[in-house]
Amino acid sequence: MRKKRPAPSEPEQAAGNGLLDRRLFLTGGAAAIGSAALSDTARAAEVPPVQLLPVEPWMKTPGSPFTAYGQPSRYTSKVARVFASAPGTTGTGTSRTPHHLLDGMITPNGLHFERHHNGIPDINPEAHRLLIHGLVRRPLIFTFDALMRYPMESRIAFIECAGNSALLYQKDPAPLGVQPIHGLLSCAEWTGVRLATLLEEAGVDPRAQWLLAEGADASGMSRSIPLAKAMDDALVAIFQNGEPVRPSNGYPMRLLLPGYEGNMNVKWLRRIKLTEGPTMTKDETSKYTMLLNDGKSLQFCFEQEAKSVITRPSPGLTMGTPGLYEITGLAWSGSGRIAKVEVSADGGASWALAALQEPVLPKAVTRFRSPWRWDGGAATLQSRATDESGYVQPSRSKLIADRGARANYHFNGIASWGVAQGGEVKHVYA
Ligand SMILES: Nc1nc2c(c(=O)[nH]1)N[C@H]1C(S)=C(S)[C@@H](COP(=O)(O)O)O[C@H]1N2
Ligand SMILES: [Mo]
Repeated sequence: MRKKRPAPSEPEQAAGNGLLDRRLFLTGGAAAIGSAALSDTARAAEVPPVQLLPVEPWMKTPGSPFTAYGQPSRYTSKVARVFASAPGTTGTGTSRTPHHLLDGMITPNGLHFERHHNGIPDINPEAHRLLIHGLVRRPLIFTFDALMRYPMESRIAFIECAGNSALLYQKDPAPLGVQPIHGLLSCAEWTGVRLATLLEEAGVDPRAQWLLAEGADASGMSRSIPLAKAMDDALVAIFQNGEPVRPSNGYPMRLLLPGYEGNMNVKWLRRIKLTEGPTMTKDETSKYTMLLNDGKSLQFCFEQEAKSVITRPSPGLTMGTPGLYEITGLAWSGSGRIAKVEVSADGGASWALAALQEPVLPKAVTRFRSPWRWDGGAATLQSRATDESGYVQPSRSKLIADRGARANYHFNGIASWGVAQGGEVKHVYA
């Protein structure tokens, strides 16, 4: 029998079932315990003398020429959105971001989730106008070129559909993964003109407390927004991750209301009307209200509350050999910065602090990471976010006990991934 190498000093356990101290990856200890985690059979593969790498075919001929707009590698064709349209329509529905195949905090434009209530309009920016009227001193109409001359600002912000993760209201866990369950969330750098700048130019009548925002698509989608939000951090966004906003995300301009439910971020923005009270549009009466247990409905639930989800490991990705893994995921809060994320490998019996990757920005997603030594056995992985207001992401059972299971929107309870003996990962309720 071969003699075992002396084990490198064992990293600090941070919680049950193999969760290790979050500083492990910073101290370089991961390399040591990573190789220690390999089995003896795997180590035997190290024995042959080092060979030179073969010269591959792509090293023997010149590469392909330039293209005007870059595309991803053809080997990454699975890194794609999944989508579904309502019966009888082609463009009414959602497409979802493949967070299990992405990393970092920015969602590439081609993978930003989409939610359209009646397809994507083909808007000629030269014909597009933005009207500001209602309770203002002088109504204004902006052309696209006029808007481009205003000072701009950038904000890295998430947009999350209020219906994201709604499947977790169901009695039984949907046999699905991160993308179909939690994929109505994306995060981008949005650049544009502060709405406050435009409103100040129009001159807000002191009676105005709300505004109506309307899109130029065929859905008649419009929402009422408190004036205070408009004057705070609202943006008329013209650029998305540095390039013009994509048609699917609101070209030539969209409203960005950082932290507010996706629906209020009106795309293809064409009209803002200042009003004394909310307009009570169909999208804030028949929809986007939360039906509670007592039969009453909550209306105007603007902020997306703190939430997190583990993106890897997650269903659809199978574990390899037992050993060291990184648990990673996203955390976000509509009311500010993420203060901490805790990770559990034993269904919430014990929790370890995850490392938060910089930058940690308000109303943007934060990437978290936690080292985990998987022993090959069963585990239930969970993450729990706390934001800077002190709000803690609730367990699924607490959320449903407080709110009921018919609310449909704003599900932000803790999600669980069950790892079975052998490594299959499934959506479970813990
Ligand atoms: N004009 C208009 N704005 C809209 C919508 C729409 O259908 N029409 N969908 C809303 C919904 S429900 C969401 S969740 C977000 C989605 O933004 P995205 O498609 O850029 O991800 O846009 C909102 N703005
Ligand atoms: Mo939405």
